[in-house]
Formats: sequence, structure tokens, C-alpha cells
Amino acid sequence: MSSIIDLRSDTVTLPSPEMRRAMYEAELGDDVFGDDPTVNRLQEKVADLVGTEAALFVASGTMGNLLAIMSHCQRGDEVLYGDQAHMFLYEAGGGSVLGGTTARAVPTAPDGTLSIDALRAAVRDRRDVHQPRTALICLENTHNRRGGAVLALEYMSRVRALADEIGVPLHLDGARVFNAAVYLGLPVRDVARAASTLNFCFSKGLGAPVGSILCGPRDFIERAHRWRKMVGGGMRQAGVLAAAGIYALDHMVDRLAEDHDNARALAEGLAAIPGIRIAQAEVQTNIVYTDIAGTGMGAEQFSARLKEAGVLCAGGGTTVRFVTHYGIERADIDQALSRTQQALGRVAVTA
Ligand code: TLP
Repeated sequence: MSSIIDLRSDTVTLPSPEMRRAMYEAELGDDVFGDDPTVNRLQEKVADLVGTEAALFVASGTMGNLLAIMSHCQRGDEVLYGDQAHMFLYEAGGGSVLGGTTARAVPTAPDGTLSIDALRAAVRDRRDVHQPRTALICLENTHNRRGGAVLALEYMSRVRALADEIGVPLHLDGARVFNAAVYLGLPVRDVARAASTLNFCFSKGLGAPVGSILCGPRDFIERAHRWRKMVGGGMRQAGVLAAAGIYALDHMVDRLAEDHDNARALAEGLAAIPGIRIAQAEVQTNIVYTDIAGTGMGAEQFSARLKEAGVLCAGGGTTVRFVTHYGIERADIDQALSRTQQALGRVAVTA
């Protein structure tokens, strides 16, 4: 059998030889002294690209989002999330543990949006000393648990208008914001325009091994810089990683369209396999959620069965996620589909 086809996440990408060369050749210094020219170049390049005053290179998406909470909020403040947001579900409660904030979640629609009315209703009464103060609204674009759904710019502007009205910032977890930009056919600065601050990842579809970046006004980034040091994110010759980020921005953005095409082809093929249902209305970017209840298996058994056949996927309950990325070609999609079909051929389909 040919090699494993790993569709667990776009975080599994390996740097290309050219990206590795850029890392090898990067000019380095001590970034805690502000002396790493490659980190500085990346931060300036990103601020320019996104249209913010400043940007700060961080270790991970989780760190960037945490620093955003800590830099926007005071102890005892409350953050509004969607109930399916990565920040709410999968960042180990860092906003509470380290940021001293409480979390309030509103329902997430299938398209990744949060109803403006629900958000408005969740805002606390500032005059009431019994209540925490609502201090931040967070959105996610593309939306991971909503199958890579892209938020419409008009929707984001409406959330920003609400945030402005209540006097709080809007933070965008844009781990995959370039997938949104490519889907919309717009420069990333347009996608980010409605947000007060943005965090995005180099280590997902953009194919870099490590790194994310937090973007926003200069005073916000200055606060985040201090918090980054405190949580142990002051990295020294980090230019070796920043070089991968610069390479990714220059060479890995346009190709995301291929991942989106591959995800659509994968979804079509999976939908044709008895027992598998696509659990999202549309495949807009690189994530496909399936409901595999019809196979009579749970996600664990299903993914173990596929693993034996050389396809890796991830899930829980009866939901299984497949993600396309750099390193996965159309031939791998075809191969993954035929392996899946074969692996399930031995299963009694119940629906
Ligand atoms: N997502 C990972 C897992 O944690 C689930 C993945 O495989 O999709 N925001 C969003 C929307 C994310 O999807 C992720 C990672 C993060 C933030 C956190 O990024 P890292 O892993 O760099 O801390």
C-alpha cells in the first residue's frame, strides 16, 4: 500500500524544501532584544498586509488568542464567544485561567454566524455591580467546527457595529483567514477590516511548521508583547520560524484554492459512500464534516478502520472531520475515497 493519507488536520503539513531553505538562510538575532531582523520583517509585512498598526509573532494560535483576551480585558471581565468557537471549546480555558475572564457563549448557526440579537441579549448591564462586564466579542473565520464556513463581510460589519455600540472590541480568530480570503477572492485586509484585532496561523494551510501572528493597534500589541513574555512566549532566534511565515505569505496563499477544490471533490466522493452523510450545507474551504452514523460505527471505530486502510481522519460521536492541505493532491483524494470505500465494504450499512 502507498503511504498514509493524513486528513486529520491542515496542521500536519510539512515545510516544502524551498520553505526549509528560507528557514536555513534566515538572518537571525535575539528577538527578546527586538534584534531578530527576520521576525521584525515578518511583523512589518503582516501589519502592512492586514492593515493594522502592528503585529506580534507568537508560538501558536492558542497563544495569540490568549494574548488578545489578556490585552483587551481586565480580571472579572466577560468574553462573548460562539458556543462552537475554538477559543471557547479548545483553548484549555486560558482566558479564564490566565486572563481572569469569564466566558459566555451564544449559539452558533450552521454557517458559523452568531445571531446579533443573541449577542445583544448576552451583553451585561454595566451599571449592575453584580455582573461581570462584557469586554470583548470573538468571531472565527473560517469556522472550524462549522466545516470551514466563511463569514460574509457584511455580517462581520454588523457584529462590529454592535461591538462599537456597546463599546467593546471585536477579536477575530482568523486561524484560517487566508482560506476565507481565497474563497471570497479578496485581499486579507478586506476580510479582517471589521475586526479590531486578528490572529492568524502560519502552521495550518499555509504550511509553516510553527507560528501565528496577532495583529492590531500599536498600544494593544505593546500590551500583548508584555503578556507574551509573561506566558513564556519570548523566543530568541525566532527568525528561523518567521522565515517560514514570510515564505508562506509569498508562496502558499494562492494554492489554498486547490485545497478547497480537493475538499469539494472529497465531500462529493464521501457522500456517495453508503452510510456517510456530509454534515454541512456547503464545502466552502478545506474542511469536511461527515456524519457516519449510517455505518453503524462511532467515530473512533470508523477512524480506526480507515487508519488500517491508510487514511487518517479525526472525530467524536458520529462526526468525523477530514481536512485537505498542502501535500494532498487530487490523486490522494481519489485514493482516500477508494480506500474508504474498501474499508467500509466490510461494514453493514444501517442507513
Ligand atoms: N485547530 C486544530 C485543533 O486544535 C482542533 C485543528 O486541527 O483544527 N483557532 C482555530 C479556528 C483553530 O482551528 C485552531 C487549531 C486554533 C485556533 C489554535 O491553533 P494552535 O493549534 O496553533 O494553537
